[in-house]
Amino acid sequence: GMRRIQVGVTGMTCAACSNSVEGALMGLKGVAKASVALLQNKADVVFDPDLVKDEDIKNAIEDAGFEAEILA
Ligand code: 9UX
Repeated sequence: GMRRIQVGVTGMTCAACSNSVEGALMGLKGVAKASVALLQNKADVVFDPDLVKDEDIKNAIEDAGFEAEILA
């Protein structure tokens, strides 16, 4: 089955920032949906846990230049 997590993302200051986080997440094989809420500093991510781990999600956000924390 799919896994859904919420990730706290800090450092985003404009819509281009949140778009780049979404793009980074959607670029991971196994991520089905990535929705980033700029004003809430959060990302909602749905993915196949056989292909992507929580840590990969966190790392992709950090590689894009932001801080990430898995919330739930
Ligand atoms: Mo515009 Mo968001 O430079 O960092 S992409 S503020």
